Amino acid sequence: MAKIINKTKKIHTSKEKPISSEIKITSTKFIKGVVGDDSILASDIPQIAFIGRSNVGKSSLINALTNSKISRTSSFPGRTQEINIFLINESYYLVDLPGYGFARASGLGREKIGELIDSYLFNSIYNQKRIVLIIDANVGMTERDITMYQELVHHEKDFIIVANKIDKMTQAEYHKKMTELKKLVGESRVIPFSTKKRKGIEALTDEIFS
Ligand SMILES: Nc1nc2c(ncn2[C@@H]2O[C@H](COP(=O)(O)OP(=O)(O)OP(=O)(O)O)[C@@H](O)[C@H]2O)c(=O)[nH]1
Ligand SMILES: [Mg+2]
Repeated sequence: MAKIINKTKKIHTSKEKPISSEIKITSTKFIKGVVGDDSILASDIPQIAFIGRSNVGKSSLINALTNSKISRTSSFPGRTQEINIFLINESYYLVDLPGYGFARASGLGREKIGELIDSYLFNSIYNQKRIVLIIDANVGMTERDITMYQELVHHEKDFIIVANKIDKMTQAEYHKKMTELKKLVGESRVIPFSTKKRKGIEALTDEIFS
């Protein structure tokens, strides 16, 4: 696959980039779950959206960032079926999206979920301040992840990649997988992460609020 450079990546000088997180999340509120268009998505409050394969840990990551249990998680894929919106510090929306790529017998089917995600991210007037594309560090980029990555680049979205579940790997596997990942995503920023071991939280917090 051809290497794609994320042109929207921001370059920070050491002066601009805080060494440690200056933002602390002090309040988190669930606002609502929406399926499709909703005026809340057009509000002026900046949105940070979390996207990735079903079961990759999007909801867990929102809980880790906010140090809460506000977003429902599950060991079964397909838990999140709506676009769930959380207000943090009374000033940002964290947007927890359903996962892509999982065929489920009940609830919204895979196609409908795909349409819901695409219409929010790409076919609407809605604008995200930042998108966090979460992949499973152990599995690497699946075809669906690569398609999503290419769409984000194509639509010139401001995004970063989080490689979650690094706690499940040995050091050797970690280095191998991270090298493979960097080859695929060029200069896009990748943050190694574990919601379980609470690794990468500060780096991600700095990145999404910068
Ligand atoms: N080992 C490990 N497990 C994790 C990590 N993050 C999440 N998980 C587990 O992965 C499973 C799925 O987590 P969720 O946060 O519900 O995943 P999701 O991406 O929101 O899934 P959907 O809502 O179905 O799209 C749960 O069993 C979590 O405990 C991690 O960093 N390490
Ligand atoms: Mg979820």
